[in-house]
Amino acid sequence: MITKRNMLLGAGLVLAAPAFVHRARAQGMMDGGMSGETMEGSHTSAAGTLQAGEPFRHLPEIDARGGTLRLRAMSGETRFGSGALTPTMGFEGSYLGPTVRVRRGKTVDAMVTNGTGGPVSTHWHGLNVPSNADGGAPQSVIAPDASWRATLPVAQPAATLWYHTHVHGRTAPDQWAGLAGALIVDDDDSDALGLPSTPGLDDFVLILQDKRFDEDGRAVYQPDMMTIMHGYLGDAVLVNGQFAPAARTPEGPVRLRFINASTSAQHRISFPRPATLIGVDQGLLPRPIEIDEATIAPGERIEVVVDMSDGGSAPISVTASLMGGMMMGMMGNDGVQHTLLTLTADPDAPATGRVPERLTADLEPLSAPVAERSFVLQENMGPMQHVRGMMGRGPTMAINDEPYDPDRISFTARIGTVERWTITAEDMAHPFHAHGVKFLIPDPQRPEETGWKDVVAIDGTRDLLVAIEAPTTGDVPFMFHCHILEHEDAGMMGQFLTA
Ligand SMILES: [Cu+2]
Repeated sequence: MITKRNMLLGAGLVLAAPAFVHRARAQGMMDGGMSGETMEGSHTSAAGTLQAGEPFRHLPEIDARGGTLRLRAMSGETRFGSGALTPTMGFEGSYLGPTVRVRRGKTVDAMVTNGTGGPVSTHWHGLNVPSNADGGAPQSVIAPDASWRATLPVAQPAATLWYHTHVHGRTAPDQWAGLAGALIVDDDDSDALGLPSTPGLDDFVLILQDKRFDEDGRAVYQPDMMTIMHGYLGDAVLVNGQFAPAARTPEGPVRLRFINASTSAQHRISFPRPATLIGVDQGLLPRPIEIDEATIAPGERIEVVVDMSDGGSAPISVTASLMGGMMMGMMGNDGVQHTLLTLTADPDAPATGRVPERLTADLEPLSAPVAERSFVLQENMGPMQHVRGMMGRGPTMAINDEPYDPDRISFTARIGTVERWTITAEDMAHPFHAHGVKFLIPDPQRPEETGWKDVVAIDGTRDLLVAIEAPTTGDVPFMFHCHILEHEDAGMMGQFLTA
C-alpha cells in the first residue's frame, strides 16, 4: 500500500519497507473512535514471529528505598516473540532495566557500572537532583568497565519517572537497544490514597518501544537521513519487550504506568473501559480525570486507572505515529495501530485499590516569572543538510541557531524562582524536555498537559512556567533538548546552570 508517508520518504532516501501490520489513518481513528473495535488477530508479522496473547511479564523490581542502588548496564541478546536474536542492551539484564523504587525523604547512594563495550550514562529522567547526580551531562558518561557514583536526595512527590542512557550522539541507538527502566517515587501522601499499588497484581509498569523487524523477526534500527529528520517509526509497539501480551488483573481498578521510551514515535493509547488519568510526568494530579484515550510523546509518562470491575477482557490499543505537526502535513497521521495489551479480570483475584476523588492538593499559584527565555527548536532542513547527509555526516540540528556544544552554557537560572519559557517548533512538532526543573503548561489542550510536567509536545509556540528546582554543582550543567532522540543526537540540545 502506498501511503503519503511512504511517498514522501521514497522521494528522499531509501527506507526499508514496513514488514507488516495494519496501518491505520490516525484521522479516521480520531473521527470514528476505536473503543468499540476489536483489533485482535489483525496483526501478524511477515515472519510470523510476533503473536499476541503470550502471558504478560512484569519487569523485576529493585527496592532502593533503603538508600542503596546498584545497577549494571549490560549487552546481550533478546528474542522478540519467536524471532531471531537481536543484539540489545539493558540494566541487570539483556533488555530494559528493573523498576527502581525510591522514597521521598530518603537519599539514595547509587552506583552504575558499565558492562557494555561502549560509553553509557544513566540519566534519572524527572528526578530533580543536583546536576552531578543527574546523569545527563557529558561529565557523567561512564567508560566501559568503569563505574559512576551519584547521591540522589529524593525530595519530590510520588511519581512515575524513568532512567535511560544519555550519551550525546548515541542516545537514540542505545536507548532503542534497551538502556531504559522505570523509576518510581513513593511517599506517605500517595500511600494514604489507597490507589492500586501492588506491583504485579494491580499496578503495572508499561515501557513502550516501537520496533521494526526484518524477515527473520530480528529487530533492526538503521536510521537514515529521512529517519533522523522525521523520526523513526517501527512496525509494532512492544510493551516491556512483548507484543500484545495478555495480563490477568483483579476484578476492579488496575493502575497502568505508561512510559514512552520510543526514540521518536508518539503513542495514542485507547481504553475500552472506564479509565481515569491520575498522574502525569511529575506525579499525581489534584483530581482524577475521565479519559478514553491519551497521547504521550517520547519521554512522557501517564498513570491511568482502568476499571475492570465488570469482568471479562479489555484490549488496550495503541496507535504509534511520527510527531507530525503543522509543517509536516500528513506525516504525523500515518500510524501503526494494534492491541498493546489485553487485560483479563480474574474473579478470584481480590481488588484492593480504589481511586479517591481527591489525589493531591490543588496547585498553588506560582510566583511571578523573574525571567523570560525563548527557545526555537530547529531542524535546519535545507539543501545543505542533504549534502551533509550524503557525505555521511548527518544533519546538524540546533536550538536558537546553536547546535549542541558541550563547552557552551546558554544561560543561568536562579534556584527557587519561576521563569517563563517560550518554546517554538519551526518544522515539525518536537517534545521538549529540561533537566533539573518542572513546569506547568498555562494553556493545556488535553488532560495529559495538566499538572507538573517535564516533557511537552511543542507544535507551533507554547509557553511554559518553569520552576527552577535543582542546583548545578561544579561545572556540571543541566541539559535541555528535544526528546526525539535522533534530534537530540544531531544537536538539538543545550546546557544551562542554576545558581
Ligand atoms: Cu525534535
